Amino acid sequence: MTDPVTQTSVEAEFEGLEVDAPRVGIVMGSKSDMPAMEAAAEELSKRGIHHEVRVMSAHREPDTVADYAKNAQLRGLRVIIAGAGLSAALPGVVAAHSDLPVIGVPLTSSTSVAGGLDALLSISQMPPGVPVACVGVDNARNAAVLASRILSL
Ligand code: RP5
Repeated sequence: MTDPVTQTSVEAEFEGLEVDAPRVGIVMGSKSDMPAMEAAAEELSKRGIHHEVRVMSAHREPDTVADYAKNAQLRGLRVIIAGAGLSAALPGVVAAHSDLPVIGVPLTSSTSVAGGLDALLSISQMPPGVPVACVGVDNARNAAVLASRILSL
């Protein structure tokens, strides 16, 4: 027998969600990150996973990032892939405002230190209790593969 309370909450969760609503959000700190991050979108497309792509900087547009992360789950997103270079705060800030799994992609940029080590450490060295999964430098494709595996759990 269906529990009326549970049934109601499930219906409420999906009410208004389109069937083809994006399940993965791909965000990045700058338009200059797009060439590297396109690999994630391509991999998700190949796998038939609906996704959306947004550019928003944790440092330059902090309110936009906070709003996006806070509303992501309600909008139907299940995983967020966040790519950034330099002092790469974006994945961590998204994880601070959302309980969704966040996969960070450390990126190289024209002024990277040590080939992207700056972004790699910024993304992987999150404080206890606020996890961000971290793929290799410029390896956005792996972030999409991991997102796909998370969605299939
Ligand atoms: C980071 O700074 C971005 O993610 C990008 O990788 C890097 C450089 O940004 P732009 O100066 O190209 O906008 O926040």
